[in-house]
Amino acid sequence: MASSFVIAFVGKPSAGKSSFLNAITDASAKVGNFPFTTIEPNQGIAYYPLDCPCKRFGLSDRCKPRHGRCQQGKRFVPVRMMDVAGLVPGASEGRGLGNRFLDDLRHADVLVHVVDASGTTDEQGKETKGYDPIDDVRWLRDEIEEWVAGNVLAKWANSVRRHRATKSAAADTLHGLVAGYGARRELVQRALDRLASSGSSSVDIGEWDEKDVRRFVGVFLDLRFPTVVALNKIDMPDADKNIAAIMRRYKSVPGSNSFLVDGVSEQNIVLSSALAECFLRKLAKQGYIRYETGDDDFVTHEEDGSLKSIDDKMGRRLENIRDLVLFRYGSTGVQETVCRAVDLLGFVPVFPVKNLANFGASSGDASSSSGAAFQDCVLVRPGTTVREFAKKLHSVALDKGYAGAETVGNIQLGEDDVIVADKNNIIKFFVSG
Ligand SMILES: Nc1nc2c(ncn2[C@@H]2O[C@H](COP(=O)(O)OP(=O)(O)OP(=O)(O)O)[C@@H](O)[C@H]2O)c(=O)[nH]1
Ligand SMILES: [Mg+2]
Repeated sequence: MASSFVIAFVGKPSAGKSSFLNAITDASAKVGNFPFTTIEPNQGIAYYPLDCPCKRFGLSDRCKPRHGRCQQGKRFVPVRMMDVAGLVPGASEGRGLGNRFLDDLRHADVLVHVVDASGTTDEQGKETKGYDPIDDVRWLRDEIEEWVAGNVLAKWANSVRRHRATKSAAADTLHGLVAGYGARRELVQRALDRLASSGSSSVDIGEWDEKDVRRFVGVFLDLRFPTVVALNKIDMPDADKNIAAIMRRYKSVPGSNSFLVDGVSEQNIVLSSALAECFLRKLAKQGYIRYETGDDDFVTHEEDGSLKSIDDKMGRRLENIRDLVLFRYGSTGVQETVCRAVDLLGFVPVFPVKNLANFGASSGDASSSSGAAFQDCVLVRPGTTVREFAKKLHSVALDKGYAGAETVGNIQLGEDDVIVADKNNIIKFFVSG
């Protein structure tokens, strides 16, 4: 089973969203230094590294993932990436490719906002010099907020009337209004709890005015679309000073509450150069350098004679990347961006097996020590129960025949047990009928 959740790249035109997708997946999305190069969303698969249980059980030589790969106990789990059309100020009112872009977002579980930190493109994505990107994080968030708030407010009066008449729970009424954004009721309840704890809005939604609705939408978005900000184009001359200014704005104040500013916190900002990563990957593929995504340096033929020799021009470009990106920031930042995005959701890796003696995918001879182990790994949301996972894995039909589950040591699992990493996340299901 491939990953079922989606990381979406958002940002103004020419920020580098498609370059990012190309840098971390095998996609070949069109890249161009003019706005709206992308119209239809591009998709690709990136890999999230985690510790594979094959290492703990001494089975690394038999670990054969069906999707992704495993290298000496480091498992690379596939994650879906989507790159959508650029967003410009006024998009929520239909400017640019506005609403179409926003609709694509409904499928995303987490957002990576790619910001052009170099100051060489204005807010429309057009080439310029000395543009200050300090407000880019804010206006993009405002557009998304405006889009959702506009839709919710349009239905508000009717919903509140029905809410009063039926005496429904506040979470049910609000869920009805935001379910279209792929939100579960539980998430709406959490948003309400957060609002209540801040004491800024009445607990009776029948009393809410437009300001309260907007406040709710803000908290809802923080929960529904956790966001990593990638300050991109760090290889460019002005990036440094722009990055420093943006970091200052989002610096957490010690002792303050945990509410986000513009949907962002300092911990979720990553520095990146999608272009450097694309270039390094290309040269590694062609045999000029040895380099793996996430590395802090590369190897050339000078250190390893088996690599192809490079010409002066390529050499200069590589030296530039080494000086401006790798030495200065420790990596190109693209792998780190994927990791931060997945970590934001707190996903739990689950390894479904048919056989708890050899961790194989077939229920045959339990004592067999041959064949592949830990073939499947699925990332699930925190709080997922054993039964919910069974349903996700085997479709509803099998869910009816659910007859229990066990983990390592043949320990029985309850249907409502929450799956936790390194505790009960290697699971064998029993099916009746
Ligand atoms: N210097 C530098 N240029 C970059 C980087 N990432 C992207 N670019 C350049 O920025 C331009 C726009 O890149 P795209 O990836 O097409 O941008 P996009 O955000 O997908 O743009 P739209 O599809 O128009 O919304 C291209 O010329 C890229 O080569 C980077 O890290 N550094
Ligand atoms: Mg694009």
